[in-house]
Amino acid sequence: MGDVNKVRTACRQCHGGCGVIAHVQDGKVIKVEGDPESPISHGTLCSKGLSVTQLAYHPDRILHPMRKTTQGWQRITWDEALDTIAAKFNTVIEDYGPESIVIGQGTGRDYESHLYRFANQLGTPNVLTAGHMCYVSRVASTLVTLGNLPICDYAGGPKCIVLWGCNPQWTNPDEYKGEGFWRAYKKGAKLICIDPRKGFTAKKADLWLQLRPGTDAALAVGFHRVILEEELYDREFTENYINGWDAFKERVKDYPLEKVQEITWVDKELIRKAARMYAKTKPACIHWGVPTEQTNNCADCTRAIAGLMAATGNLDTPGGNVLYVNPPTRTVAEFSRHKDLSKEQRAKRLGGDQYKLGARVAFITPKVAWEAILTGKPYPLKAGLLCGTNPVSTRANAKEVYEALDKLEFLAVIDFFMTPSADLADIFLPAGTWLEQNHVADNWKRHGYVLARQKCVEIGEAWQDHKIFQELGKKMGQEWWDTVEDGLDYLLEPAGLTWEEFKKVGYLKGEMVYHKYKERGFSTPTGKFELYSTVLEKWGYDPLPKYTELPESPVSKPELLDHYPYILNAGLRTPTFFHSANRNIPWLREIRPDPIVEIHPDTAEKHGIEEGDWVYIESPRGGARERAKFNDGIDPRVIVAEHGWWYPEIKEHGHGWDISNINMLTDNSHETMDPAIGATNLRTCLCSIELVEKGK
Ligand SMILES: Nc1nc2c(c(=O)[nH]1)N[C@H]1C(S)=C(S)[C@@H](COP(=O)(O)OP(=O)(O)OC[C@H]3O[C@@H](n4cnc5c(=O)[nH]c(N)nc54)[C@H](O)[C@@H]3O)O[C@H]1N2
Ligand SMILES: Nc1nc2c(c(=O)[nH]1)N[C@H]1C(S)=C(S)[C@@H](COP(=O)(O)OP(=O)(O)OC[C@H]3O[C@@H](n4cnc5c(=O)[nH]c(N)nc54)[C@H](O)[C@@H]3O)O[C@H]1N2
Ligand code: SF4
Ligand SMILES: [Mo]
Repeated sequence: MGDVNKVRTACRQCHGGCGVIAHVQDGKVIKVEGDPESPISHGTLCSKGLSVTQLAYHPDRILHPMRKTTQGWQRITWDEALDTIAAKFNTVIEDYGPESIVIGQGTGRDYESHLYRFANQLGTPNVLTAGHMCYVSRVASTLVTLGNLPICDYAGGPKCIVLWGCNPQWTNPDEYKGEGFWRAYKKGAKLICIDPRKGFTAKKADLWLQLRPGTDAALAVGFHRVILEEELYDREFTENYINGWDAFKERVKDYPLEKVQEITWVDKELIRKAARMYAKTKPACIHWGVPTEQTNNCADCTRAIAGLMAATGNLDTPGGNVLYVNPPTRTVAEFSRHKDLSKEQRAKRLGGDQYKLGARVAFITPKVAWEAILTGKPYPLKAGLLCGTNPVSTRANAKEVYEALDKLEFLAVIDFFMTPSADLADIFLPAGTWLEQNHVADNWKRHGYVLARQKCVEIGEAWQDHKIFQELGKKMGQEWWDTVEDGLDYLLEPAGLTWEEFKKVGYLKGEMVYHKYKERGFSTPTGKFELYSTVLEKWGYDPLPKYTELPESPVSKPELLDHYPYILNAGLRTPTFFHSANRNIPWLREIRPDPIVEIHPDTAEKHGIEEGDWVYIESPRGGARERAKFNDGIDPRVIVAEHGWWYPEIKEHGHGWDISNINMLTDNSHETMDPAIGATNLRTCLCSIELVEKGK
């Protein structure tokens, strides 16, 4: 046995960022441990990061490119795989135009720079991501409101923290780790938790607001109502830096607290107390999570919550919500060469005329892709390349997703494993895990850091995603570099470092400056924080935030209540899984062997359901089977279910994609989506439950 070589790198098993020391022996990673010197994670790692060796060396992992034939999957070389994709794409471009190729990814995984660079040079505006309902929708809505995404300044010492639909201890989302929240909380910050479910943080909170799922926009406007009535706003900020303060005050008059209580189910005195606590305890920050976006109120909710940060003077101030300064590296946007996409091609973006805020940040909502495939309208999509996404399990209306991907003439998928979506591909390309990558990591985030993710090993013939886009791009005559590392030198150039030098440094941090708006205003058309959005107004949307009733709720669809009496809150994350991933990782599956649906014990009793029983959950669109767990910390009218389930142990085609897939129930019709960005209601619809099998 050779010596153990310790390589310092950065995890990316979720949105990533934790510092890792990988122990490499004889060309194999034998274990990983937390890096105590990491400025992000200070030596901590979660169960997912710690189990990377079970991911990287998994017996089912596919370690060479493959082609689907009539006899099944067949091993091919990288050259054959890339030539096949390039030839197909070229034919589509000749016959239909580059817009008939869709390029897709899932959640943020540090390769959007390369994916977009490929798509832009290809000439297709049709990039399909999770951004319509996750994170990028917050980025887009804050972009038009104040020019950037405000982040909790945990290191700056907030005295009050609002966890607004966010569960950082389990999810470590986007630029945050639960650890940063926890340090600030332990210093004695007050905690307000806005969550339909009484989880770990709700139990710790000074105030817990158990709202009706999906009604956050109304609650945010309710907070404003209190702040206005009691004159708790920051006069200096509202007078000098907000566009449309008076018009907004008028809008808030439409929301007396009685009405907000009726919409949200939160007692009006509790709303008052919480709004007071937030507005009066300085500095205060709001940590908002993805459920605030996964409704038809997506953009309005973000704008109303950002408005709270502004109105209370908690914006870009130490311990508040701040606009971090990134280190001087090239941005994802610069690397992506968005300017290469001609105006003419941009105008062809599917749904671009309808979802203008989504088009502004260069993505499409999935629905328009499925429609173009299934109906050929407004023009057909003929070929696709999906990287690191399993839409059959993770996008709304799974049945339609499955049909569309099945019908697509040509599909290439980049993943580690066969998944329900990869099953539908013609070509499979094997991706390298984060242990097999060199990258300037975290450069898409807004926390002010970039990190060196260093390659520890090579496994089989897998390539890191960045290399796949680069080599396919070169086959199609695009401008790239000889090696991935040359591209990293380009990213790092403004910082005066090469990749080799950056590896030794480990990370870069931007020099933080607070209150930047005092010098240069906000990066919006009026130079102010646009609570009244001139951009949305120009595009024909309501310039002021408001609450629109959910498309399928006891209020909007009372006629459905006979059959579907409960509100489904779909998408409970667990610490061990990441969406549809990790069901095949032994250490992680052992902790959560089955899909869980949480039911209030009173509700369960009504249906003769006992803990551990298998339950069928159904909506007007379809159903899924999950296992009952009692939780008296949810409202008896609400059912909370996990998403992302499929069964890697079912080896046949499809891997049981429709058995426990909660997205069989969710809707994606146009009339139910956010009108500006195309967000789908992944978190709420109406459902029924019934016992299907006694638990064993
Ligand atoms: N009902 C409901 N649905 C939801 C949600 C919800 O709350 N409720 N949440 C939604 C949200 S917020 C999001 S972001 C989406 C996520 O949607 P997706 O991103 O599509 O979901 P994942 O299951 O994380 O990713 C799919 C695949 O990526 C592969 N993968 C992981 N890392 C890499 C890598 O480095 N390279 C490559 N090439 N492949 C990799 C995994 O093996 C996995 O098969 O799901 C959404 N779906
Ligand atoms: N372990 C693990 N980590 C993950 C993921 C994963 O699948 N597994 N997914 C990653 C991705 S892509 C994302 S976007 C992030 C998301 O991470 P977060 O932003 O933390 O979001 P969630 O965990 O989906 O929900 C946060 C909290 O909101 C509550 N909630 C549910 N519905 C509502 C609602 O309508 N309103 C309010 N106010 N609260 C609600 C939930 O009960 C939960 O406690 O997590 C990332 N990290
Ligand atoms: S929180 Fe994310 S980055 Fe950190 S160890 Fe877990 S999976 Fe890795
Ligand atoms: Mo997400």
